[in-house]
Amino acid sequence: MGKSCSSVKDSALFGVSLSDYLKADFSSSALRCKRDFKQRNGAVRAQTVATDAPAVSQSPVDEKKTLRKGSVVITGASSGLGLATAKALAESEKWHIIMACRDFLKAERAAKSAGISKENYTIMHLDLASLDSVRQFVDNFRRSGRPLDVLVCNAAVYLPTAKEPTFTAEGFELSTGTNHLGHFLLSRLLLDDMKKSDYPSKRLIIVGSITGNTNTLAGNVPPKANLGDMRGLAGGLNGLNSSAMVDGGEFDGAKAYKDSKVCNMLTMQQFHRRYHEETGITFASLYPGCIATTGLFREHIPLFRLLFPPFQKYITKGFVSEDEAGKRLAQVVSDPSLTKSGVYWSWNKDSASFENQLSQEASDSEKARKVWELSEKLVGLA
Ligand code: LMG
Ligand code: NDP
Ligand code: PMR
Repeated sequence: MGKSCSSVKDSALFGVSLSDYLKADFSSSALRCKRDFKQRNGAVRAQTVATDAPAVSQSPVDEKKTLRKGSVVITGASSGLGLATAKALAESEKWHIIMACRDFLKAERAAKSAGISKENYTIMHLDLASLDSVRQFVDNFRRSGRPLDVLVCNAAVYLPTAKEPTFTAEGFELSTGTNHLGHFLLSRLLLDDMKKSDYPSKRLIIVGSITGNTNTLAGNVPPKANLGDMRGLAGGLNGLNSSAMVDGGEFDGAKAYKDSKVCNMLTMQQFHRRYHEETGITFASLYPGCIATTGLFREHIPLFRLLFPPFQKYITKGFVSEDEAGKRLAQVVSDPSLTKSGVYWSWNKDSASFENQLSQEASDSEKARKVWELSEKLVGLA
């Protein structure tokens, strides 16, 4: 229970937990965070050897001074949150970023225009809508000889205006196939690589969202996330002999996205339960704030794209800039104080991080187990 009872006990607006909503005033006045981040980065710069060379074990003596650069894979680093996170981490001079992207040229241009210097990043091809591509990426990554210290599952697609489902190479509905199943296979395979890393704080981060959490106002805007009994997932989301939707219902692109985010948040917790003690890896998810200007809304109607940013800025006050959101995710990657595992991070109005509560469904351990088991069958791991 514990985690999941807030939507029941609080007085509610549209069935929404007001206390959760008020506690998490997601405004963009981010002064404290910015200051902290700068100070930390300043300190870090002085401690870091400026090299992107692969792992060398460090003697424990004077570890701070000689700590090698961390090696972080970020999926979907060619725009939005992923790019802003890559930029924030590169600026710290503490990380080498492997930008795992489906469009090499776009990623190269993005890295350049964000001012990320060459020695701080490598682009590697990854199309999450193809499991072959995921496996190929893992092979290529291993061949590169780099260690894997942190993996950030960030890429996503959102298809709110689609009338009919579209599909991944293996025939899974595209949003759940990309956002959840592609990342599921990627993170399962790369777990072994993370286990081998000698980095002091290894982390696997899966980006979640408020809109998948029905214990919030935003999560109650229809269509709401709901995995149901997962009969569609069990059937392979192929839209032929099974529904394209996890719950087995009619296709709805906005719901498919929100469901995929619930799968992301459940997967993070299942990783935590299965592997945290054994591996010491920190598993985490987060809601970075409403980054209303990113490419995520590229498929939405132009009027929405025009009105959504001011709506979030002035009415909900949930808006955050890409830069600010990137700093938040960079904290989850790198901040020494955010090592707790199994946590869904959010930020309050001063941009200080706090452990947020997931909705009942997004913290249901039975559902997490079921998502895990059905997903491993679909991606060929079981
Ligand atoms: C679906 O629509 C789409 O069909 C689907 O494609 C996908 O996008 C999906 O969740 C994503 O949404 C949901 C639809 C139904 O909601 C709307 O489309 C609502 C209207 C559009 C608003 C979108 C925001 C974009 C910017 C508009 C801003 C304009 C300015 C606002 C007013 C300005 C005034 C100065 O949703 C509903 O049925 C709505 C019911 C939602 C229930 C829960 C929330 C209720 C909130 C009530 C009040 C909150 C205060 C906010 C407004 C204050 C205004 C003063
Ligand atoms: P963007 O569209 O800007 O970024 C998404 C990234 O995912 C892009 O780099 C895109 O690549 C990549 N991508 C999409 N499909 C694939 C694929 N098949 N293979 C590899 N990469 C792919 O959106 P955001 O930055 O907003 O989204 C980033 C994350 O943040 C998502 O997980 C989203 O759910 C989450 N989020 C976003 C919020 C927001 O308000 N924007 C709020 C809460 C969470 P390409 O550049 O080639 O298109
Ligand atoms: Mg939402 C009250 C706060 C709040 C927050 C933080 C968000 C975030 N939204 C809020 C409220 C509302 N939204 C309200 C009251 C409405 C009805 C007017 C509303 C509508 C709305 C739409 C139509 N909102 C949306 C959409 C989208 O298409 C976006 C979406 O659902 O993408 C899946 C979206 C979002 N609102 C958010 C956030 C973070 C999103 C998009 C990104 C995401 O969850 O990943």
